[in-house]
Parts: sequence; C-alpha cells; structure tokens
Amino acid sequence: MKNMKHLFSFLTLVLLLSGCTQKEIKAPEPIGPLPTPQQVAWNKLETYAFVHFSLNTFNDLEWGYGDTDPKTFNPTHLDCEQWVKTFKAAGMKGVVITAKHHDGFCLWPTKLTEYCIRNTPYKDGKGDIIGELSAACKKYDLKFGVYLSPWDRNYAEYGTPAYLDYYYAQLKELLTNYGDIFEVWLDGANGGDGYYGGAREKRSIDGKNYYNFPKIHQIVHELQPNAVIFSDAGPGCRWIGNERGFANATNWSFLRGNEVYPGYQKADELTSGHADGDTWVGAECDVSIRPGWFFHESQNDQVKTVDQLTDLYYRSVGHNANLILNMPINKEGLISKTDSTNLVQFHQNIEKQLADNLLKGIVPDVSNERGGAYVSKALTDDNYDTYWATDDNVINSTITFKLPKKEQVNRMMLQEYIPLGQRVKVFTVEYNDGNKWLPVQMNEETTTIGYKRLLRFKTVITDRLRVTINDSRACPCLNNIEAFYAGETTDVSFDDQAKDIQSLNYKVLNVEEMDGDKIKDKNSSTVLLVDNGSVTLDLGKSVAINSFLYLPDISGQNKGSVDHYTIQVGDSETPTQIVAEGEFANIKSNPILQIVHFTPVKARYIKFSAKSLASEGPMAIAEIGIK
Ligand code: FUL
Repeated sequence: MKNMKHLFSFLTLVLLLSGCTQKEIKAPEPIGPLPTPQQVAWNKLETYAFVHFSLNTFNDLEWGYGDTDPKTFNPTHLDCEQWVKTFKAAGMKGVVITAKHHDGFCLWPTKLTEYCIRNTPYKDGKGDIIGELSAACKKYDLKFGVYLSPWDRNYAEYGTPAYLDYYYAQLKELLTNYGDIFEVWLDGANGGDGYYGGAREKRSIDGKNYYNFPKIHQIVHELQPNAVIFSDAGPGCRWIGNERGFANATNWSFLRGNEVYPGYQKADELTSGHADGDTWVGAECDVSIRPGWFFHESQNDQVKTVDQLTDLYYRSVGHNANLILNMPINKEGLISKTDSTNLVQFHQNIEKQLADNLLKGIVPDVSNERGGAYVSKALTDDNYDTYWATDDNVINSTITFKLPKKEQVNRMMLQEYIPLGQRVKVFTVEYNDGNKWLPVQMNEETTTIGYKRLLRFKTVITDRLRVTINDSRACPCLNNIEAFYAGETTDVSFDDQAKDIQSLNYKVLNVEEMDGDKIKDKNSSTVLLVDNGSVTLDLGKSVAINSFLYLPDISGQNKGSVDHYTIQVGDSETPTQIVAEGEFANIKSNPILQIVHFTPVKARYIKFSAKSLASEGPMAIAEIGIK
C-alpha cells in the first residue's frame, strides 16, 4: 500500500513537471496588410477564363462606338456548354463574361435599355447569354463572373448622374438574377468619344470620382458577399498594369490604398505592387489567347501557342498572380478549334511539367524551427493550412532537402501561408554538386514569394537542394515547397511582332538616317521618338498602296502610342490627301500591331500624324510598314 502511494506521488510529480516544461507554441503574429478569407480563396483559383463576346464580334471591332446595329448580333451555333466544357478540360476554375462592353450593348434581356440582346435575331430576341452561361457553369461546377463596363458609349446620359442610376440598376440586375458571382470586373478605360444616344461627341469624366466606386462596392458586397471586385485598384484584386498576361518576378499583393484608383496613370507600378502598401490587393493578369480581345477572322493564325501560354503561366501564376485568359467567341458563338486545342494542351503541358514532385514527403533540415505545429514537416505534407515558421526574431534561415537519390531538377514551387501576410523579401535556391553549394541558374530575381512562386532554372543533377530565406518582413511562414524535372522544354517568350511586318522600302524624311532605320529594322526594341507628332515616308517613286501598319512601343517604356491618327498621301513632301483617319482602340493598355486598310491609291509620300497620343510624351513608333 505504501509503495503504491509512493508510485502515485512519483507519477503526479512527473506529470506536473512535464506540464511545466511543455511551453505552448503560439502561431506567429500576422503582419498586415492581410487578405480577407475571400481573397485567399480567390488566390487558390489560379486560372480562369475571360470571354469577350458582343456586337464587336460581328463587326470586326475591339471598341464599338455605341451605334452598331443590334441586328448584326446573330450567332448561329452558340453553345455555352461547349465553352464551359473547354474551360473545365483546361483546368480552369471559372469564367468572366463581358455582360456589357464599352459599346453599351447588353448580353442579357435587361429591362433598362433597348440596346440589348432582346433586339437581335438571336433566338428571335428571346435569348439571354448571361443566363445560358450561368446555367452551364452551374451544370459543370464552374465559377461565374461578370464584366460590366462603367464606360458606356451608347447611353445618352453618360457623364451625368442619371447614367449612374442606370449603371447601378444594371449591376443589381446582374447580381440578383444569375446565381453566385465570384468576380465582378470593372475595367479602367473611361470616357472619350462615343455615340451617346446620337450626340456623337467626346465626354470626359473624372475617373476617380464620377462613378462613386464606394457605392458600387457596397452594391456588390450586399448582393454577392463572396464576390471579389477587380479594377486597377481592387478592392478585391488588381489589374497587373498590362494586357500581356504577366506579373513581375517581384510581386507584392499590396497597394498604397489611397493612391490607386481605376484609370490610374502609373500602370507600371501595378506589375510589382507596392512593397510598402497598406492594403491587400492581389494581382490578376489578363491576356487574350489572340492579339485582340474580340474575335477577328484576320487573327485566326495568331492564336498563342502552347509554349507561349506555358510561358505566361509561369510569369502569372508563378509570379504570385491569378491568370484570366481570354477566349474570344467567334461569330458562330463557339470557341474556335485552334484556340480550344491550344488551351487544353497548354493545361496538359503544365500538368506534365509539374507532375512528379521530387520533394513529396521529405522532411527537410531547417536552421530554425518554431516548434509545435510549425515544423519543417509542414512544408511537404500536402496540407495548405499547415506551415513551417521560425522563431519571431529569426529571419535568415535555410531549408535543406536531401533526396533519396540524385535527380535532374529544373523547377521549384514555393508558397507562403498568406493568411498571415506576405513576408519574404529575398530568397536564394542552391543545389549541391557533390562538393559545394551552387546557385541554380535562371533569368529572374528571387525576391517575393506570396501565394505561389514558380521557378524555371537550368537543369541540375543533385541529391540536395537548399532554399535560403535572406530577408523577410517578419519570421517566414511557408506552407509548401515542391521541385520537379519538367523535361527540357521550349516555353519561350513571345516572338517579336516586328519581325513579321512586310513593307515596301522607304526613307524617313527629316530625321537622321540612323533614327529612320529604327522603324524599319524589324526590331521592336528600337523606337523612334518624334516631337512634332508626325512622320513622312518617301517610297522613292509613286506606287500603288493600300495598307499602313503601325507598331507602337510594346516595351511600355515610351508612352507616346498614337491613339487617334491621320494618314495622308501625295506626290509632294507635304502630302495632303487623307486616305484614313480614326482610332487605334485600346492601344494604351494593349500596344499591339495596328493595321489600317484604305482604298488603293498611287502615291510616293505618306504622312502619318498623331491627332492624339495615349499618354503625354513624344510620339513613339517601333515600326511602320507600307503595303
Ligand atoms: C480593357 C478594355 O478596354 C478592353 O477592350 C478589354 O475589355 C480589356 C479586358 O479591358 O479595359
């Protein structure tokens, strides 16, 4: 009995002691700005489709003026299920459709305007493409979102408070009648010339204040609390600052909230976010599988290839951004064959490249570990919500993976646990060649990680990989690291569009020969800057011509893209006969090759003048072709 009593007190002591020594390991403190749960869920979607389909599709336009006849809208084989099945086969998680583009035409039978699908031959005016697409999404379990252009080139009252009531009512219709909406897309192209109920004039608005964005946000939040709002500035997610589909390698999910607004002038900043931002606004990369957003027959042979799409994936999803990839719907109402084939094969290519995670289940050695649930095992356990973290005061730290045998490796995926904020500022990746640690070779910086970072590097053969966190805003919290051998792949950057420009030979008047050569050297990185807003070209003799090709500065360094132009021809050095004038729609955001066709004419001189530029600065010309 006495012995039993001793044993009992001994056990009590052990229990008490272990209770004292067992220190509770607390999770790291979050470091703001922080994402909402909706923003975290949104990041996990990674890729989804964009659909541009409207009157523009049937009229070879990118920006309808607002006066295109609704009777021209007549898709013969429209099938939203074909679209949705294609997106599913491509691993996409949702789709956003242009319910209304800048021309004001509505794809649903709205009660608010006659400029809508009710007045088209499609299903004898009984169609509702927003309804058909949302039903197909429900059937195939795809998320559904809407693009509702604030700018409306059709509406007579655009620019006055009356238009705003109309716009809010449109938004309410869309957010009430079509089930769950995951994203509301508000583009930043605003004001300018248009039909405006017959006024045919230019209307400028104050992009920052006119629409009363806080009110728009409130409508969305009330009717669709889980929807993420896209714009240049968020608040849900932000534009990446270009329409070419990539984020910079350094990409913060932060913005200085009060500075950025829709139509923000310093778009370049959006490509990396603001490292010192105070608001969480994750980045979304928007890009079309063809040069234009809407379908154009003439672009049938310019569908992005599997390699090009793969490259974009690494530079969007792999750079801490979501990818919204546009699939123009053709006049039949379908996704064209090449587009859907390339899309699906692109997805299969990514799946193949990232199929076999060489680090799966390997518990890495780490130079510091917080303990408790926040241990190195969490880096490879395939569970999003478990993560490795260091002690609060430890920022520099290494993570070393020992592989069972030597492997070829050329890809790595890293993820931060973003519910606690985006933290890592600089990291390095090395491999061991048997004797020493060497950095892997790649052509981008290893700075931020964020929700997801994918690295492509020169193949190494190794059985040891090391990630070093060199700098971080607070103790790092990583929940996933993977490595792969993708094979020796050819996902390359885009070809230079300038290479394919065919042209008659010409001389550029009034500029040094060297400068003149810049616009005919088939190299888009040499750009001619012109102060007086026009250039005159001399073909040497009078010849028949019918087309003019203009490539703006695609690097985005010089902003002087011509957005309204005049082309004059003649047989004197100051030609006066106007053969074409008009608008290069959307050139600021999407600086692609512009082609102008005009009635054939014989002339020796051609004068290209900018009536206006997309931004201040000298007129910028990367290339001109005459045919
Ligand atoms: C831009 C628009 O101006 C383009 O036409 C296109 O819709 C693109 C996705 O957004 O702001």
